[in-house]
Amino acid sequence: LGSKTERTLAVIKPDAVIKVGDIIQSIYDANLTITKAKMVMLSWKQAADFYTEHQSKSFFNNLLQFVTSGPLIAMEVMGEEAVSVWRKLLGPTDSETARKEAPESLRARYGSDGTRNAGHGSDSLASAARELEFFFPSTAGHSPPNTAKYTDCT
Ligand code: DGI
Repeated sequence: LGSKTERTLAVIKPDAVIKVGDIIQSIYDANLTITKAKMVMLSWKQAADFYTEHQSKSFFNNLLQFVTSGPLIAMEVMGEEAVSVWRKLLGPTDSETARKEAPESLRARYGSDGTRNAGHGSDSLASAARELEFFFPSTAGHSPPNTAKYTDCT
């Protein structure tokens, strides 16, 4: 593995969960790998904590309404420049913009508008560390059996 190997948080939002197969294929086609994954429902409070940096924005309530409307699929995605590669796969934040500027992107293909936009990706290594800890908290001491390590599947 090269020196720019990174981990990022990739989330499939409720509107695109039905497209999970295509999205996973896109991740592997981009030479990234999935090292953790789970389907979760967020409470309103959990969503507000996750998106705390946006709490004063006009779209905050719509954003929380959307991301708590159904299950999400959260993944730890690893690979060369994973943070930027996954965000490039997603495309522009607004799916309508994505359809004009990046028609092959996941948001262009599977999202609807500025709120319902198919996915989330951490925007930096620091965000990735915080957001991965949010969805995949490290447990002190004990780790359960059957938790595959990345090195087990190379
Ligand atoms: O990192 P991104 O998800 O691309 O964008 P972000 O971190 O600026 O915003 C987080 C989410 O908040 C984004 O995926 C959708 C929503 N959002 C951001 N800007 C707008 C917005 N929703 C609406 N309706 N309008 C916006 O301008």
